[in-house]
Amino acid sequence: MDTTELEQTYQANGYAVARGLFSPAEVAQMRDHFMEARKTPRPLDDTGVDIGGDDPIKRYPRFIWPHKWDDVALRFMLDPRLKECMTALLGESPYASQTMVYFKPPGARGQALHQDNYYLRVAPGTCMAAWLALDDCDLANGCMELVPGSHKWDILCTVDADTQISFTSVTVPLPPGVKPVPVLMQAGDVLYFNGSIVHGSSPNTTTDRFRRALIGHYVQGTAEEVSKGYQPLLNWDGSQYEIAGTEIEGSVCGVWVEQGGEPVIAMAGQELQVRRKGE
Ligand SMILES: O=C(O)CCC(=O)C(=O)O
Repeated sequence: MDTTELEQTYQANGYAVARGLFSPAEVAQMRDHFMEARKTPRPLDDTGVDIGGDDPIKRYPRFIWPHKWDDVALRFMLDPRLKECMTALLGESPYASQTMVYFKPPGARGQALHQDNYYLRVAPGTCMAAWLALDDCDLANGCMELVPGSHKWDILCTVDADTQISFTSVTVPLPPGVKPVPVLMQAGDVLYFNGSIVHGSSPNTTTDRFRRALIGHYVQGTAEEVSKGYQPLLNWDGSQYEIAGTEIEGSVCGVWVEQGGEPVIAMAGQELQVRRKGE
Protein backbone atom coordinates (compact mmCIF):
# COMPACT_ATOMS: atom_id res chain seq x y z
CA MET A 1 0.00 0.00 0.00
CA ASP A 2 1.37 3.45 -0.87
CA THR A 3 0.88 5.55 2.28
CA THR A 4 2.84 8.64 1.13
CA GLU A 5 -0.19 10.91 0.72
CA LEU A 6 -1.76 9.63 3.95
CA GLU A 7 1.47 10.43 5.82
CA GLN A 8 1.75 13.92 4.31
CA THR A 9 -1.84 14.84 5.20
CA TYR A 10 -1.44 13.39 8.68
CA GLN A 11 1.78 15.31 9.34
CA ALA A 12 0.14 18.57 8.21
CA ASN A 13 -3.28 18.27 9.90
CA GLY A 14 -3.04 15.54 12.56
CA TYR A 15 -5.58 13.38 10.74
CA ALA A 16 -5.92 11.64 7.39
CA VAL A 17 -8.40 9.41 5.57
CA ALA A 18 -7.43 6.14 3.87
CA ARG A 19 -10.12 5.96 1.18
CA GLY A 20 -11.79 2.63 0.43
CA LEU A 21 -9.60 0.64 2.84
CA PHE A 22 -12.49 -1.78 3.47
CA SER A 23 -14.64 -3.02 0.60
CA PRO A 24 -18.39 -2.30 0.24
CA ALA A 25 -19.09 -6.01 0.90
CA GLU A 26 -17.03 -5.97 4.12
CA VAL A 27 -18.77 -2.89 5.54
CA ALA A 28 -22.22 -4.18 4.53
CA GLN A 29 -21.53 -7.39 6.49
CA MET A 30 -20.31 -5.40 9.49
CA ARG A 31 -23.39 -3.15 9.45
CA ASP A 32 -25.72 -6.15 9.41
CA HIS A 33 -23.71 -7.93 12.07
CA PHE A 34 -23.69 -5.01 14.52
CA MET A 35 -27.36 -4.16 13.95
CA GLU A 36 -28.17 -7.76 14.86
CA ALA A 37 -25.82 -7.67 17.87
CA ARG A 38 -27.47 -4.45 19.10
CA LYS A 39 -30.73 -6.32 19.65
CA THR A 40 -29.19 -8.03 22.69
CA PRO A 41 -28.28 -5.99 25.80
CA ARG A 42 -24.49 -5.78 26.09
CA PRO A 43 -22.10 -5.01 28.94
CA LEU A 44 -20.74 -1.46 29.14
CA ASP A 45 -23.63 0.33 27.43
CA ASP A 46 -22.38 3.48 29.13
CA THR A 47 -24.68 6.02 27.49
CA GLY A 48 -27.75 4.36 28.96
CA VAL A 49 -30.12 1.95 27.28
CA ASP A 50 -33.80 2.79 26.82
CA ILE A 51 -34.91 0.68 23.90
CA GLY A 52 -38.54 1.84 23.95
CA GLY A 53 -37.76 5.47 24.86
CA ASP A 54 -37.77 8.73 22.90
CA ASP A 55 -34.02 9.39 22.87
CA PRO A 56 -32.59 7.85 19.66
CA ILE A 57 -29.10 7.50 21.15
CA LYS A 58 -30.50 5.47 24.03
CA ARG A 59 -32.37 3.23 21.65
CA TYR A 60 -29.03 2.54 19.94
CA PRO A 61 -26.31 3.09 22.56
CA ARG A 62 -22.77 2.57 21.41
CA PHE A 63 -20.81 -0.61 22.14
CA ILE A 64 -17.68 -0.12 24.17
CA TRP A 65 -14.98 -2.86 24.07
CA PRO A 66 -16.94 -5.12 21.65
CA HIS A 67 -13.70 -6.94 20.77
CA LYS A 68 -13.96 -8.59 24.20
CA TRP A 69 -17.08 -10.50 23.18
CA ASP A 70 -17.33 -10.16 19.41
CA ASP A 71 -15.02 -11.74 16.86
CA VAL A 72 -15.87 -9.28 14.06
CA ALA A 73 -14.74 -6.38 16.25
CA LEU A 74 -11.60 -8.25 17.31
CA ARG A 75 -10.67 -9.06 13.71
CA PHE A 76 -11.17 -5.41 12.74
CA MET A 77 -9.03 -4.25 15.66
CA LEU A 78 -6.14 -6.49 14.57
CA ASP A 79 -6.59 -6.02 10.80
CA PRO A 80 -3.19 -5.88 9.02
CA ARG A 81 -4.39 -2.94 6.86
CA LEU A 82 -4.81 -0.81 9.99
CA LYS A 83 -1.43 -1.93 11.27
CA GLU A 84 0.26 -0.95 8.01
CA CYS A 85 -1.31 2.53 7.89
CA MET A 86 -0.71 3.34 11.55
CA THR A 87 2.87 2.07 11.49
CA ALA A 88 3.51 4.45 8.58
CA LEU A 89 1.84 7.37 10.36
CA LEU A 90 3.47 6.82 13.76
CA GLY A 91 6.81 5.52 12.48
CA GLU A 92 6.39 2.51 14.78
CA SER A 93 3.93 -0.33 15.21
CA PRO A 94 1.23 0.49 17.81
CA TYR A 95 -0.56 -1.74 20.34
CA ALA A 96 -4.34 -2.18 20.25
CA SER A 97 -6.34 -0.87 23.21
CA GLN A 98 -10.05 -0.31 22.71
CA THR A 99 -12.92 -0.76 20.27
CA MET A 100 -16.29 0.95 19.96
CA VAL A 101 -19.28 0.79 17.64
CA TYR A 102 -21.37 3.94 17.19
CA PHE A 103 -24.84 3.59 15.69
CA LYS A 104 -25.95 7.23 15.64
CA PRO A 105 -29.47 6.69 14.27
CA PRO A 106 -31.58 9.49 12.71
CA GLY A 107 -32.21 12.18 15.31
CA ALA A 108 -29.38 11.09 17.64
CA ARG A 109 -27.21 13.60 19.45
CA GLY A 110 -23.54 13.87 18.54
CA GLN A 111 -20.45 13.84 20.76
CA ALA A 112 -18.93 17.10 22.00
CA LEU A 113 -15.35 18.03 21.14
CA HIS A 114 -12.70 16.12 23.07
CA GLN A 115 -9.12 14.85 22.96
CA ASP A 116 -8.67 11.09 23.33
CA ASN A 117 -5.38 11.17 25.21
CA TYR A 118 -7.15 13.01 28.04
CA TYR A 119 -8.69 9.62 28.77
CA LEU A 120 -6.08 7.11 27.62
CA ARG A 121 -3.15 8.90 29.29
CA VAL A 122 -0.56 7.43 26.94
CA ALA A 123 2.93 8.62 27.88
CA PRO A 124 5.32 9.35 26.46
CA GLY A 125 3.69 9.92 23.07
CA THR A 126 0.07 9.51 22.16
CA CYS A 127 -2.78 7.25 21.13
CA MET A 128 -4.27 6.90 17.68
CA ALA A 129 -7.79 6.14 16.45
CA ALA A 130 -8.76 4.19 13.35
CA TRP A 131 -12.37 5.25 12.63
CA LEU A 132 -14.06 3.09 9.97
CA ALA A 133 -17.16 4.60 8.34
CA LEU A 134 -19.86 1.94 8.08
CA ASP A 135 -22.16 4.44 6.32
CA ASP A 136 -21.46 7.39 4.04
CA CYS A 137 -21.06 10.38 6.40
CA ASP A 138 -21.76 14.07 5.84
CA LEU A 139 -22.82 17.02 7.96
CA ALA A 140 -26.48 15.99 7.86
CA ASN A 141 -25.96 12.60 9.48
CA GLY A 142 -23.25 13.84 11.84
CA CYS A 143 -19.87 13.13 10.26
CA MET A 144 -16.65 13.50 12.23
CA GLU A 145 -15.38 17.05 12.74
CA LEU A 146 -11.77 17.76 13.65
CA VAL A 147 -9.66 20.85 14.36
CA PRO A 148 -6.71 20.73 11.93
CA GLY A 149 -3.39 21.33 13.66
CA SER A 150 -4.71 20.58 17.17
CA HIS A 151 -2.65 17.35 17.12
CA LYS A 152 0.20 19.53 18.39
CA TRP A 153 -1.79 20.96 21.32
CA ASP A 154 -1.42 19.96 24.93
CA ILE A 155 -4.40 18.35 26.63
CA LEU A 156 -6.99 20.97 27.59
CA CYS A 157 -9.19 21.13 30.68
CA THR A 158 -12.81 20.50 29.75
CA VAL A 159 -15.88 22.70 30.27
CA ASP A 160 -19.59 21.83 30.27
CA ALA A 161 -21.02 20.76 26.92
CA ASP A 162 -24.52 21.40 25.56
CA THR A 163 -26.21 18.08 26.28
CA GLN A 164 -29.08 18.98 23.93
CA ILE A 165 -26.67 18.27 21.06
CA SER A 166 -24.09 15.99 22.71
CA PHE A 167 -24.60 12.72 24.57
CA THR A 168 -21.42 13.48 26.53
CA SER A 169 -21.40 16.27 29.06
CA VAL A 170 -18.00 17.95 28.61
CA THR A 171 -16.28 19.73 25.76
CA VAL A 172 -12.95 21.34 24.90
CA PRO A 173 -12.89 25.15 24.61
CA LEU A 174 -11.49 26.58 21.36
CA PRO A 175 -9.83 29.98 20.92
CA PRO A 176 -11.77 32.63 18.90
CA GLY A 177 -11.88 31.90 15.18
CA VAL A 178 -10.86 28.24 15.50
CA LYS A 179 -13.45 25.79 14.22
CA PRO A 180 -13.62 22.05 13.58
CA VAL A 181 -13.70 20.94 9.94
CA PRO A 182 -16.21 18.29 8.79
CA VAL A 183 -14.66 15.21 7.20
CA LEU A 184 -16.89 13.69 4.53
CA MET A 185 -16.38 9.97 4.18
CA GLN A 186 -17.77 7.02 2.31
CA ALA A 187 -18.48 3.66 3.87
CA GLY A 188 -15.19 1.74 3.90
CA ASP A 189 -12.96 4.82 4.43
CA VAL A 190 -10.81 4.90 7.57
CA LEU A 191 -10.02 8.14 9.37
CA TYR A 192 -6.85 8.17 11.50
CA PHE A 193 -6.24 10.80 14.16
CA ASN A 194 -3.94 11.18 17.12
CA GLY A 195 -4.75 11.54 20.81
CA SER A 196 -4.36 15.32 21.02
CA ILE A 197 -6.50 16.27 18.07
CA VAL A 198 -9.73 17.98 19.07
CA HIS A 199 -12.67 16.13 17.49
CA GLY A 200 -16.32 15.30 17.89
CA SER A 201 -19.51 15.19 15.87
CA SER A 202 -22.83 17.01 15.55
CA PRO A 203 -26.31 15.47 15.77
CA ASN A 204 -27.72 13.29 13.04
CA THR A 205 -30.38 15.60 11.61
CA THR A 206 -31.61 13.19 8.96
CA THR A 207 -34.84 11.26 9.28
CA ASP A 208 -33.68 8.15 7.49
CA ARG A 209 -29.89 7.67 7.58
CA PHE A 210 -27.80 6.05 10.33
CA ARG A 211 -24.19 7.09 10.77
CA ARG A 212 -22.53 3.95 12.00
CA ALA A 213 -18.82 3.61 12.72
CA LEU A 214 -16.46 0.93 14.02
CA ILE A 215 -13.56 2.43 15.91
CA GLY A 216 -10.24 1.11 17.20
CA HIS A 217 -8.03 2.98 19.63
CA TYR A 218 -4.30 2.24 19.69
CA VAL A 219 -1.22 3.19 21.66
CA GLN A 220 2.07 4.14 20.12
CA GLY A 221 4.73 1.44 20.42
CA THR A 222 7.26 3.40 22.49
CA ALA A 223 4.72 4.40 25.17
CA GLU A 224 5.64 3.43 28.73
CA GLU A 225 2.26 3.82 30.37
CA VAL A 226 -1.44 3.84 29.57
CA SER A 227 -4.45 4.35 31.84
CA LYS A 228 -5.37 1.01 33.46
CA GLY A 229 -8.92 1.51 32.21
CA TYR A 230 -7.66 1.09 28.62
CA GLN A 231 -5.77 -2.12 29.30
CA PRO A 232 -5.05 -4.89 28.52
CA LEU A 233 -3.27 -3.82 25.34
CA LEU A 234 -3.01 -6.37 22.57
CA ASN A 235 -0.19 -7.24 20.20
CA TRP A 236 -1.20 -7.73 16.57
CA ASP A 237 -1.34 -11.51 17.09
CA GLY A 238 -3.98 -10.98 19.80
CA SER A 239 -1.68 -11.77 22.74
CA GLN A 240 -1.61 -9.34 25.67
CA TYR A 241 1.11 -6.73 26.09
CA GLU A 242 2.03 -5.71 29.63
CA ILE A 243 2.51 -2.00 30.28
CA ALA A 244 2.51 0.27 33.33
CA GLY A 245 -0.55 2.38 34.02
CA THR A 246 -2.35 4.50 36.53
CA GLU A 247 -5.83 3.95 37.94
CA ILE A 248 -6.48 7.69 37.64
CA GLU A 249 -8.95 8.59 34.90
CA GLY A 250 -8.82 11.97 33.20
CA SER A 251 -5.65 13.96 32.73
CA VAL A 252 -3.51 16.85 33.76
CA CYS A 253 -4.73 19.66 31.54
CA GLY A 254 -4.15 23.25 30.47
CA VAL A 255 -6.18 26.39 29.79
CA TRP A 256 -6.07 29.02 27.05
CA VAL A 257 -4.24 32.25 27.92
CA GLU A 258 -3.13 35.13 25.73
CA GLN A 259 0.57 35.57 25.09
CA GLY A 260 1.83 38.31 22.74
CA GLY A 261 -1.67 38.62 21.30
CA GLU A 262 -1.86 34.89 20.52
CA PRO A 263 -3.84 32.20 22.37
CA VAL A 264 -1.52 29.60 23.97
CA ILE A 265 -2.20 26.69 26.31
CA ALA A 266 -0.83 27.23 29.82
CA MET A 267 -0.23 24.09 31.84
CA ALA A 268 0.75 26.08 34.94
CA GLY A 269 -1.99 26.05 37.58
CA GLN A 270 -3.34 22.95 35.90
CA GLU A 271 -6.03 20.91 37.56
CA LEU A 272 -6.45 17.19 37.54
CA GLN A 273 -9.84 16.39 36.14
CA VAL A 274 -11.27 13.01 36.83
CA ARG A 275 -13.82 12.05 34.22
CA ARG A 276 -14.32 9.01 32.11
CA LYS A 277 -14.62 9.09 28.33
CA GLY A 278 -18.30 9.20 27.65
CA GLU A 279 -19.33 11.28 30.69
O1 LIG B 1 -18.04 8.92 16.17
C1 LIG B 1 -18.15 9.95 16.83
O2 LIG B 1 -19.10 10.71 16.69
C2 LIG B 1 -17.09 10.28 17.83
C3 LIG B 1 -16.03 9.22 17.94
C4 LIG B 1 -14.89 9.63 18.79
O3 LIG B 1 -14.86 10.68 19.34
C5 LIG B 1 -13.73 8.75 18.97
O4 LIG B 1 -13.68 7.66 18.38
O5 LIG B 1 -12.80 9.12 19.72
